[in-house]
This record gives sequence, C-alpha cells and structure tokens, in this order.
Amino acid sequence: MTDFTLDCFLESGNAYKAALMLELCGAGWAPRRVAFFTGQTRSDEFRALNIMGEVPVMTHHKVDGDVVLSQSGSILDYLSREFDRFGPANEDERREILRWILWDNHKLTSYTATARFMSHFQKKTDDPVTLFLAARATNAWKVLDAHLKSRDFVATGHPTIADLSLCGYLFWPDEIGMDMSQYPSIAAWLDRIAALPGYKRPEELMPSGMDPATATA
Ligand SMILES: N[C@@H](CCC(=O)N[C@@H](CS)C(=O)NCC(=O)O)C(=O)O
Repeated sequence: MTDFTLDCFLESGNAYKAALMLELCGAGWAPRRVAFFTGQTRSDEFRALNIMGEVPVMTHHKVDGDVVLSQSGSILDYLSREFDRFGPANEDERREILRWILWDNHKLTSYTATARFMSHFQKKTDDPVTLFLAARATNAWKVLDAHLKSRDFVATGHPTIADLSLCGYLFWPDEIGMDMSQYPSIAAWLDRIAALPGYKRPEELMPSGMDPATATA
C-alpha cells in the first residue's frame, strides 16, 4: 500500500532529502516523476499542487483526506513526528535541529544546488554568477566540516533530520565540484549516513527529471 507519494526527480537533492527520509523510516511510498528539465514545475498544473513551483511535494494519503506538503524541511519535520524517527528528544534538540535546517536552506543547499545547476547542467563553468555561487557554497562546506570535526552528527549525538537535510547534495561531489579530500569530517559523516540501515543513493530512489531529448549530463 502506498501511503505517501513524492513528486520528485532524481537530480534534485532537495527531493532526495524527503525520499531518503521516507526510505529510512520504512514508509510505503512511491515517487511521481516531475519533468523538471522541460519545465513541468512552471506549469499551471504543477503550481496548483505547489504555488512555489518546486519539488519535493509530498502527499500523505490518509483515510480522512490527503495532507500535501512542500519544502523539504517541513516534510522532514512532519515525517519525523509521523514515524518518531530522526527527531528531537527535547526542546534544546528541537531548536538545534531547526537551526541547522534553516542554515542548510539558506547557506549550504541553496548555493550548492544553484552552482551545480549552472556548472554541471548548464555548463556555464566560467560565468561570474557560477563562480560567486560556488564560492558561497565552498564557505558553507568549510563551516560544516569545522562543525563536524568534534561530533558524529550535526545537531545531536544521533542522526536527525538536520543530517538528512544537509547531506542532500553532498553525495554528488563531482557534480557539485567538491574535492572531498579537503573536507575529511564531511566525508566521515557521509559514510556514517550511508551506513544507516536502509540507506539508498538518489539513483536508487527516484526517476530522472530529464527527457531523453534534453538530457545533457
Ligand atoms: N527550499 C526548498 C527548495 C526546493 C527547490 O529548490 N526545488 C527545485 C529542485 S531542487 C525546484 O523544484 N525548482 C523548480 C524551478 O526552479 O522551477 C526545499 O527545501 O524544498
């Protein structure tokens, strides 16, 4: 039985955050492919589902009606409560998890994802905008690496939704232009996440958002 539908596509690290959480929680879920590279997120039909025009969108099919959510941070929070997994144990942990998810959405994922889009998918490697975004992403990677030097997981002593949010794009070091040898604490932390029972890579969880005619990578 499919309890959850995730509108997503493989190339989206933001969608991966939700897909990985669903998988690690053992949820009954199915991906619904979004043809991002041919503009589906900008269609009226998609915007009727999510006015923000973004994936991931998660639908929880409940007997009393569907719950539809967007924003990976909000989806992760919802699922952590539904499954009682990867959430906070107390108020201090709740604030710390929120702090890192907000920082991820502003500083780490947003710059990493947009720099990757311009360099890896649009091949605008030398564009000043790409270089600006890549420099901002690099700053965020340095912050995360320094933070992880003295701890196993980002927000608490155990893995939480903050880890699942921050790792969204980092399993693609080549595509985001990250020399992992420069970030040994991030590398060790990613290994710890990949060792969680039920872990799967994005390629194992979601269909590509590229149509064959537009595929360039
Ligand atoms: N803060 C959002 C970011 C979502 C986001 O940027 N999604 C991208 C794909 S990774 C998207 O759907 N963009 C559609 C567009 O720009 O048209 C989240 O965490 O869910």
